[in-house]
Amino acid sequence: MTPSFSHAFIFDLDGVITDTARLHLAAWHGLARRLGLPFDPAMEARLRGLSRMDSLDLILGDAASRFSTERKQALADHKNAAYVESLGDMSAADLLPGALAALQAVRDGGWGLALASASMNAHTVLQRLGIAPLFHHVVDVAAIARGKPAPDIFLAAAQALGVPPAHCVGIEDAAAGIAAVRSAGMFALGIGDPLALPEADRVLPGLDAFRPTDFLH
Ligand code: B16
Ligand code: MG
Repeated sequence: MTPSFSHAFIFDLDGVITDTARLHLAAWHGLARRLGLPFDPAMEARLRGLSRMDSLDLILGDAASRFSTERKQALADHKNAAYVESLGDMSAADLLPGALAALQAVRDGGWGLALASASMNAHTVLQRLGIAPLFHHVVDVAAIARGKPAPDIFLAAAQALGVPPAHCVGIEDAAAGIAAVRSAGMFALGIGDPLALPEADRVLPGLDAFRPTDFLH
């Protein structure tokens, strides 16, 4: 049976709950260096939230057509191996400030709680952080046709929770993620720098300032 809640909070993972965004960027930076491709600071903001293959295409840029599908897959696998290794001995100590309290407050309030991460490694990261049991639903990104900024992953979360998008809040650190939340018809709560997330309905510096009741509408 589809569970049903009056409202739902749908969280991104990397960059919102834990700082793995930094590790993804470091792994991509390493790959770009190895390929002799430029990697300017502006690239970092554009990469956030994109799927693995969309990220690779962005890094390869005009050179993308010179790489076969097999070679691109090998490069993506190489980046992923470096990323997974960098997770090291990740634990609950790697939760960002306020993250656990924010998730717990949503559960305690009786609202739906879902994860909408573009990462194929999301289950591993949730387990390591010790927060997997808190979520009513974790979207299986492998079953999602279009990555962020398409709304698909957020719409899948809302549907699984049985909550109309207009009663959902999507919480994201990336411009691509905020675009996905907005096009899903949800309230877009940005985490980070307001200048980097101009499309968000509201931006908080971190989850330590998050109170679910501020966003019920
Ligand atoms: P993987 P999120 C995203 O996670 C990351 O922000 C992005 O940098 C990464 O490329 C993407 O997941 C795919 O991750 O290579 O592990 O499948 O922010 O949507 O939680
Ligand atoms: Mg993110």
